[in-house]
Amino acid sequence: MKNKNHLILLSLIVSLLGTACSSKKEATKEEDQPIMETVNYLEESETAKAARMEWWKDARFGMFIHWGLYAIPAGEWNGTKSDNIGEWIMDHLHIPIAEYEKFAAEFDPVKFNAEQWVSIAKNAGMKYIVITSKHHDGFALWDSKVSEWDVMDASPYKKDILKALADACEKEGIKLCFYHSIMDWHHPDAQSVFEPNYNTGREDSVLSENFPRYLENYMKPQIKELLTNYGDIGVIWFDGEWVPEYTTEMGKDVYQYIREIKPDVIINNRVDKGRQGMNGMDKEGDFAGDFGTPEQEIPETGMPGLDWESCMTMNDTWGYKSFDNNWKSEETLIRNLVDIASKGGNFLLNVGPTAEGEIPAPSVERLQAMGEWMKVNGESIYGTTASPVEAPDWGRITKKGNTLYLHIFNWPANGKLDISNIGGTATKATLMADNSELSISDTSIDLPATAPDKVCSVIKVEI
Ligand code: JFZ
Repeated sequence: MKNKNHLILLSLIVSLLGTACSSKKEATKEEDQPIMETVNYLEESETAKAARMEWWKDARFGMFIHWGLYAIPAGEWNGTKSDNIGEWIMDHLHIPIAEYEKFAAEFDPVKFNAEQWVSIAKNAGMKYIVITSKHHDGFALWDSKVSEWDVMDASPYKKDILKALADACEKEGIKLCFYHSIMDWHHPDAQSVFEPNYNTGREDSVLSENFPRYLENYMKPQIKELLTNYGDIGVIWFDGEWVPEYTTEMGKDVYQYIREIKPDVIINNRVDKGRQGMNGMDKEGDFAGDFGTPEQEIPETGMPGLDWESCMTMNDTWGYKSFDNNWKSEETLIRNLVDIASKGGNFLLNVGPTAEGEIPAPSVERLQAMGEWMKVNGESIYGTTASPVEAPDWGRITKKGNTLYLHIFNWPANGKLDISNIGGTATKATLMADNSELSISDTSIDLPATAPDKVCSVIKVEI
């Protein structure tokens, strides 16, 4: 077995180095660029990793979908309303497993329409979808052969939700990705002391000794199902890695296992224990996973030198809660997207569909507004890199080669946009809203009296 693994790893390294070698040939052609340091313990070169990450970095904007049995209680159980995130209701309201399992018999999302969900994401300007294949409650939204705790066996719906989504994504050219929780509150071998420890009946200090068996005989086979039966999966987005039973070594084994199944798949930093500050560096400083995952926040200075994605809710919960109506405004959502892109990150914006299978109307409305803005200004987000300078008072800057995109939040009252510190000398300025050329003086651009977009108007500047 060990030799087999070495062979597989060797073949993986050869294939990765093959990429590096081909780029080495290119490098030789284009002058002798040094082959960069390897970026992970699979000896992947920086060039090979950059090629693997390219679609994801260009995409910049994705839809997060938190959907599962927790949408049935929708934040309330036994007359008690949870004041926490909806998908944690089993833990926060201490619902025993046997009680929680009853939700499965009620799960019949007759209004679920995968094509509709994918077109909502596509029309918003989103390029990828990350859906909870299995959240902490362990319930699988696909027809898993290693479990009866799934939509096919345990619910009256009996359709493979992830297959429907995979087909719709394939048809619309949207990359399908899977969130997958390492922590599992349902599988007997995975019961962690961390939570919901009221389910285990064990003393807090007693770790689940069968956790390795859960990992080998259940979690990894389920991951393999997801990677081999649902098309060209872009990302495995792990979570729940904080349980004490899960170790860095397990994380590195899972990362290697996945890359051997699908070498081009991208894996987030939560595959390992190492997300101090969500930045992905593990304790030994050996970066596990491919990108950092700041949650409900936008790092002040981004994460220089790292690929990263900020994930956020539109209200205050990931999983649907019937009484959470604290929706962020369209202005906040659009400016968050711009702010994140100006710092070199991706924006993964969440929707929490109802038990019937509908994305809540307030989410749809906000996504439509974001789509309208992206139709006019998407070029200033897709495929851009971080601003070369600190954010100006009037807004944010993104960059693409010799082009800067000036995102104006605060339209100058004097009609002159200060460009004295934008990271280059402007030779041409175009207002993206109507493609009109604007006149440039040495340190400013003359603006029309009113902003074409009160949330964020964009000027394309050649430098
Ligand atoms: C995790 C999940 O628990 C949550 O339900 C949701 O899926 C989110 C995207 O990811 O949320 C966490 C997990 C751990 C911490 C914070 C949020 N933490 O350790 O601070």
